[in-house]
Amino acid sequence: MITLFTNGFSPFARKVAMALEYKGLDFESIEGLSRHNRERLLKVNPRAEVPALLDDDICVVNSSEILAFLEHKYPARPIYPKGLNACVVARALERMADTAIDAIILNCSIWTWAIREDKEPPGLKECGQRDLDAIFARIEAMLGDFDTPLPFGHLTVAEFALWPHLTALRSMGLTLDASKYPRLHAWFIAMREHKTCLDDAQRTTNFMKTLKTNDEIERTKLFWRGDRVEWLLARGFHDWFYGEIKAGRVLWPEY
Ligand SMILES: N[C@@H](CCC(=O)N[C@@H](CS)C(=O)NCC(=O)O)C(=O)O
Repeated sequence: MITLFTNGFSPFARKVAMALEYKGLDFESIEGLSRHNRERLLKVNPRAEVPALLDDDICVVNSSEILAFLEHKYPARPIYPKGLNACVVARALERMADTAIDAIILNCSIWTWAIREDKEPPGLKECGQRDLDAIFARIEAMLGDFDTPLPFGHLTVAEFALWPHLTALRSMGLTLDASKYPRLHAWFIAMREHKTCLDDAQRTTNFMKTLKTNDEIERTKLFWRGDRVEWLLARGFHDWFYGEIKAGRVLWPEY
């Protein structure tokens, strides 16, 4: 029996749900960021983060480790490319999505879903777009070694990690410019042909429709961890962040 502590908005939880579905594995979903499920989540992940996965008596946390676990235990429909070089590239893309891209998009998204009275700090979005463009250019170069729009021939950890972020761009006023990054754009279009991706998009749309009336999910205090704080500080938004800490609007991971 597989149980996933998930959240309809978390790119990391969505990544794991997509991998489970792609592999055709049945699982039970628990909304891990609901207030009434917090104690249950803490029992499986002391950091109080989703995703966390229970497979009978095995507990795995952290999305990339969960995907690696799933591949070991359920190898039938692979989510890593076959060749060693391709596998290294797919893991690197997964890491880029999980660290830098997630940090930029989360920071630029806050004013679209959180309960806020302020406006986003001046220059935040421009800075986010500039850094995303630099990352997209690196991905574009990496894709030059592959000759199909879906570089590894099937969905992999790279797609599961990137898809939630690429689908979020437009609603945040950010762009993936097809004329500058044609291979990355073609890859995104190719992802859209897969049921696993489309089902994820539909679930997320449904979740977002109910978010503003869902008191179970915290939207006033924001959860902060390493990569997301790093990007803010590295890009000079420390005064805004310090204001958040002083105003008591910050939640940290548990230890
Ligand atoms: N490195 C972790 C990151 C997980 C993470 O950041 N989860 C966020 C949601 S996107 C979370 O659970 N935050 C707790 C909260 O919002 O209370 C992974 O890859 O699974």
